[in-house]
Amino acid sequence: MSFRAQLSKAGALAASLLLLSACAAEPSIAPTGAVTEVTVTVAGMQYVPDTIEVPVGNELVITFENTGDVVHDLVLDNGAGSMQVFPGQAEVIKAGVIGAEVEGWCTIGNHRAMGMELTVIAVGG
Ligand SMILES: [Cu+2]
Repeated sequence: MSFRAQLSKAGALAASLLLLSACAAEPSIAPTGAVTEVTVTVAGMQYVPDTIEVPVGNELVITFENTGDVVHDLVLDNGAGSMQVFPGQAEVIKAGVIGAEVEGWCTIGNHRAMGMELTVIAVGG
């Protein structure tokens, strides 16, 4: 193999490696850098609001205020969530960059079955 052929082979390998790493590093959603802040409260066995609209790529920060009269939490299926929040207490949940629909619910007792569910809708996806 000539030096030139070896050089071009190495170049092709480097190019394909670059391509691979570029693909791996590219996030599935482009973060907008903007933050959507929402306060969620509790009424009976419901989150208020129980639907949150977030522009695709925005970071979502939820202030979860337990305005109910028993302990609740709010966990999301993207891995974010609060600890147990007592009545009159609040916790800020950093829910990350939203790229698709996310479901949320209360893990205490049978609260989810009683209606403590919430949906984060990614708008413009
Ligand atoms: Cu609850």
